[in-house]
Amino acid sequence: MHYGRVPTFRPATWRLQIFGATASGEQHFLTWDDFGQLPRSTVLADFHCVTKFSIMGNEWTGVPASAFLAAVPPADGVGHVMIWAEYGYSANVRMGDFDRDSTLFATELDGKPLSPERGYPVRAVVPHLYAWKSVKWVRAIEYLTEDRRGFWEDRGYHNVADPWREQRYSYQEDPGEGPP
Ligand SMILES: Nc1nc2c(c(=O)[nH]1)N[C@H]1C(S)=C(S)[C@@H](COP(=O)(O)O)O[C@H]1N2
Ligand SMILES: [Mo]
Repeated sequence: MHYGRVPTFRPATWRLQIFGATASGEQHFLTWDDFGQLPRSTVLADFHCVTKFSIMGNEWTGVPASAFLAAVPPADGVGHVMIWAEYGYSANVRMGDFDRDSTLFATELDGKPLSPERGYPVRAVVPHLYAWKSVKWVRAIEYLTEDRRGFWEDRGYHNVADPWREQRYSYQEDPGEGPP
């Protein structure tokens, strides 16, 4: 399920941009080769779409989000991260959700490269939040000192998106409106 068409991957020109409030004040670009040099890990995770289906027990392999924080440290005061895809899709996550062992930039699912529809070559996997935060076809990571809403967060979905608290819709962010 996604918005827009499935992009074509061109390894020679592909870049992953890390920008916004970096500690150095500069933006960084990783080539596909640079990305391949980063540490890798595997996470076994369930996946919860907001429309209620769940996909259980996927094994995702890729670069943990913490590897980007180490390679390109954020400035002091960065509390959120915007994950950007092709075609302007985006999702914001709190730094505490980004900087978790289970948050990955995955290149493989169950031991095989991702299919184009599932986000090839790289997709975010934030398994403890609703799946719209798991951005496919990632192209950029933006460090934010002030939170900003991403694509679905701007269209009525919840800013945090914890499935255990059923945080689906933005009206739930107001005190007293259903699950907190
Ligand atoms: N780039 C991009 N990533 C995206 C989306 C999208 O529209 N564009 N849809 C999100 C939503 S709503 C869901 S449920 C999951 C679906 O992931 P899947 O196709 O691997 O099941 O991708 C998420 N990541
Ligand atoms: Mo979704």
